[in-house]
Amino acid sequence: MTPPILQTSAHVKYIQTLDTHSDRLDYHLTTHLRLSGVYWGLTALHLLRHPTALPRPATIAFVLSCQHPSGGFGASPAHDPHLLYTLSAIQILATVDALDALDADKTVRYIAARQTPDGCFTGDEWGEKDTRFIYCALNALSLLRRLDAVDVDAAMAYVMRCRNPDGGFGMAPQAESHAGQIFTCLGALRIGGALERLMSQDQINVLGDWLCERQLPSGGLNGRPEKLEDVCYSWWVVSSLAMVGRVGWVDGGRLEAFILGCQDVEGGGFADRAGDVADVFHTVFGVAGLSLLGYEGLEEVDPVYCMPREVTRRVLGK
Ligand code: GRG
Repeated sequence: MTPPILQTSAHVKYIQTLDTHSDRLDYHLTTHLRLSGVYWGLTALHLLRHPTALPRPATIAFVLSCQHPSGGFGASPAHDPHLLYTLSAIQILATVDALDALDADKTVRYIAARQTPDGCFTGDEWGEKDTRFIYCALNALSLLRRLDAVDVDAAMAYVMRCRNPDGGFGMAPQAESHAGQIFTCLGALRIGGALERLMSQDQINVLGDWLCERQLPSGGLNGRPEKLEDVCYSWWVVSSLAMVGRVGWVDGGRLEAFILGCQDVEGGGFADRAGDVADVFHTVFGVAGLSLLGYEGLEEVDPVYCMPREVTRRVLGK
């Protein structure tokens, strides 16, 4: 069967109307994720070449309303600050070219205060430590051009302690390899400018093998052995391969067909697997995965930042 083509207008409408469902329970049950939800929707819209589909002033005002006096951002106004939402806030402002609206010094102080003596970062003041938060901190600080505020070498050394003999990386030293954590570790190494210095070509090849073994007979990818395929791994796995120049190691045609099969062709959006209910998280990673595979008509995505390449070029100057 021929896979469906990308239903761009249905996806744009799906994302545009997400904020009009305040009469629904799921809208309120996702308040604790809202700022990342805006980042996922906005990024998908930019990659779909509809960059002005959300109102810019209201988007900026919402982001700023989520800032806590400490400088960090919560997922919604008056929520506790966390590095996950602080990164989303900065990514949104960078994407809509409004970083000048941010009190950057205060935000940088919040992020830098999360680094622990071993080089890792905690997500918030309560202390959960994970390689995700190293990535969040370095991504955010690099967009603000303030990497100097933290100990990047210590962060790089911590990331390398999370590398496993199977070639992958986990959330902490000795933790199981997982494609999502591999994305964060490679992204951190790339932002820190240390990937080639700290990983040999042999190590990169072993990692590349582990990543392309994630492809299942359906064409979709899982995040670790013996698990189900999920559209979001089209991002975590393929962006990781892209960061080490090995996208061609997966069968792009079969993956593309799998991703397109997970669209809701009428209502818009992508689900984790065909036939499941669409959501904005799987929508951005489905669209971004297609962009990495070179799907026609999409903007190029930056595999390190999960933002339009044109935005990271403007903000980072490279
Ligand atoms: C800017 C793109 C971007 C990310 C910010 C939060 C973060 C940094 C990265 C998250 C990386 C990660 C751990 C992704 C995996 C997410 C996921 C689908 C987890 C599911 O884990 P399980 O154990 O699923 O429920 P599996 O598929 O292993 O059964």
